[in-house]
Amino acid sequence: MSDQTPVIGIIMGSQSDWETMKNAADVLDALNVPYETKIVSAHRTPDRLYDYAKTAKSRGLKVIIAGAGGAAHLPGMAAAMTPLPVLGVPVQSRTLKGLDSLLSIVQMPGGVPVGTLAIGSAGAKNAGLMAAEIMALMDDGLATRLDDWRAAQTASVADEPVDPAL
Ligand code: RP5
Repeated sequence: MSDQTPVIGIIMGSQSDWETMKNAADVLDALNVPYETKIVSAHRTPDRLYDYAKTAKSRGLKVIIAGAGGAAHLPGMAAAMTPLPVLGVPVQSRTLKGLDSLLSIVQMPGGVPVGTLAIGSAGAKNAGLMAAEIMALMDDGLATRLDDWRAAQTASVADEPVDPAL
């Protein structure tokens, strides 16, 4: 993690979400975008959520990435208490495989948006990329790093499939 002042807040409902949410952190590391990570549960630590969301903008954050599973109220509650854009990541739950998380996060009533990504690690990775894309609107250096990241991804795709090693 960078020692620059964080501009992205990655929050999650539980330690158990970190394996998923680390994918957002990894891509921000790769793009040299400073971020912070916190466990903030809508259900277990509601006062911590209130304090986090209410102070996020004044502390210099620009985008919040919020991941949670099950009855996943964290992204919506955070969005209700901050003017910053909130990207929601549905964490794959054990019982319903994350469909519960997805529906909890995506179906916000009109007036309080949460930009909802895919279930699980792909969603977390894309949340990191989308947060970087938002920041790149105001940062030409980051825009260039994103272009390079995309070009490297394209270059890494083989023309033809190969048999996996036996
Ligand atoms: C949610 O409950 C968390 O976001 C997590 O995805 C889920 C399960 O949490 P643990 O019981 O593993 O702490 O609040």
